[in-house]
Amino acid sequence: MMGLEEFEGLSPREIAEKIESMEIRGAADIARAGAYALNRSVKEYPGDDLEGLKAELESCAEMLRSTRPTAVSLKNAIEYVMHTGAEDTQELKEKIKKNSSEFVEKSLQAGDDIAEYGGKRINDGDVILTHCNSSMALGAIKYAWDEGKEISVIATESRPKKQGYITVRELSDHGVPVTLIVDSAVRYKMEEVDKVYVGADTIASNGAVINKIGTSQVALCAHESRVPVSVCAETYKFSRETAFGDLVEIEERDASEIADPEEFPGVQISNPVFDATPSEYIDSIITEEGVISPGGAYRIIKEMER
Ligand code: RI2
Repeated sequence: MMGLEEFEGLSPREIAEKIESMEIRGAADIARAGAYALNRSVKEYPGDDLEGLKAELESCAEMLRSTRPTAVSLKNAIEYVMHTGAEDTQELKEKIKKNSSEFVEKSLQAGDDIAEYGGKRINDGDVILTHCNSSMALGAIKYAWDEGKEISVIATESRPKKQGYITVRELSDHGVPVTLIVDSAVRYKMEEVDKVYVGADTIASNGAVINKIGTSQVALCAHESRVPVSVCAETYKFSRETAFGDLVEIEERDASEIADPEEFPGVQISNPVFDATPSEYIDSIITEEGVISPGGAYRIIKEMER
């Protein structure tokens, strides 16, 4: 997980560019970076024109929202920070500052709680399979390891950006025995696996989990082998809009992340980077509010209103 010090000194535009290029990535990190960027955008606003400041804030929010369309964590962070009712510029600046640091604190605390709840559900001797690089899923795995459980991890490479490399380095640095596999080895390796732990970018009101492309295949293989799938996700990754019929946009990134298009003239290259895992393939969602079944997603969404 990135701390705020890593965004220190970056302008809102630089943060947006880093989110878009995935230098800042992971649904939790981009949410905290977004909260930081909004505070930065109002902090240095000169003068006391309230409407001008509001316009500045809205254009910063729009720039951030347009970077990565799938992770609702970023949109929810923006909404949390911008939930103000200020009468003058000073008050607006103070409220944005307060909301921004409150969001970051809550997000970090949620990470700690999820690590504990998720870690407690891992047994001594478990082999855990994880996909991509989720700070929430890895938090739970590290918690179990720190509790003295002799566990090991199988981590997918996670094409095309290979965030699995970050996962294996992170776990190995923590002392956790870890094996790297290509994404297509998941079904073959599933017979060795006791539990699947993954993160989420967005959770829909029907309990479907939108996470890195390939997660639904991992979950399908786990389901076939009766291996339970746990999703580690903070409540700000639940999408209120999906309760009112909105569909989650799946980000399509540049073809060059997969292959050089010039080497394949006449060939279309498609690079969707997320997919939706239906709720029937998910056993539990581990949130900071507690462990729920996917069927509890709607209740979490209703409780998000403030
Ligand atoms: P945490 C990532 O998205 C992965 O899909 C990962 O599973 C998810 O965010 C959640 O990560 P990307 O930014 O919030 O790599 O648990 O596309 O760290």
